[in-house]
Amino acid sequence: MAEAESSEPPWFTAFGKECGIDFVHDAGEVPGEYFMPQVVGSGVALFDFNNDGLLDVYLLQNAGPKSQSKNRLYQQLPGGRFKDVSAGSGLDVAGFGMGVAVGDFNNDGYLDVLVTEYGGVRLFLNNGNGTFTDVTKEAGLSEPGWSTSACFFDYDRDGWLDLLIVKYVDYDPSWKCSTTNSIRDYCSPKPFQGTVSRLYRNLGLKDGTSRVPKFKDVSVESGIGTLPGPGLGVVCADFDGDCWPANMATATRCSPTRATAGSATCPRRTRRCAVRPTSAAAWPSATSIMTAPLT
Ligand SMILES: [Ca+2]
Ligand SMILES: [Ca+2]
Ligand SMILES: [Ca+2]
Repeated sequence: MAEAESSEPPWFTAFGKECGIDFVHDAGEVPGEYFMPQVVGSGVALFDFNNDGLLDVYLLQNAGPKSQSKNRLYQQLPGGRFKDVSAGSGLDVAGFGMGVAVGDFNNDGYLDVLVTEYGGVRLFLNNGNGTFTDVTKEAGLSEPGWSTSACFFDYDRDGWLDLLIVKYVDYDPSWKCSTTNSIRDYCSPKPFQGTVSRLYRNLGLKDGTSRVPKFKDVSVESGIGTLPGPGLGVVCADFDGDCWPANMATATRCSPTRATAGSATCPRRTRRCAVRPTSAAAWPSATSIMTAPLT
């Protein structure tokens, strides 16, 4: 029986450089000053940025904003090869990259990109011509601290994708950590206070004079901002099948929080971590999938 199983072809085949993806992740000088974000990032997004029906790849770097290692965008070509189209795309930025969320937040038919970083977030508008524009300030987003994951989803079903940003801990780089043998080491999250996730409502485009909707911080009134904790990942989906897409679970210490968008409040409920959707359709669409940092 074991022999028969071993003769089967593998389900997956590793490929990278041969298809044109030559990305090498850079976490900066390691261990250096044992800077904790170095051991947390970075994420990746698979999305079709140019609407040709082929999934493209966006990979994050984690060596800091002063690094020469910049995030890379690879366009998939017919035949399964990829072309590095980073230069001039606007997505070729450097930072302590953590995660990526993808969604068409301005409803123009092109997928836009949100990058979470240690030190902030960046919202990139897809111009539809292979370039992206950083519209973080224009959209009203200001998110200092350590943002890890995010997802776009329409929690109030008004037709405009809203935004949930998960935060990690209130990290102090001057804090020195050691192993039990007094050997210098990277800190765990335990010495630091957890921070609250942030929910932003997309106010939409009302007058047609702008192509960038503004986001309003509704973290407190929604209840999202009442539950601090070291968040690393998030999934947005209609887990209970009531047609409200905002029943969400944030992966913080194995105690997901549940938000009910219909009432725009977040009851303090917890579920076991093994949350399963009621059907395949309950999973988020390709335009709202987030990516957690690879740890
Ligand atoms: Ca594509
Ligand atoms: Ca768009
Ligand atoms: Ca909305």
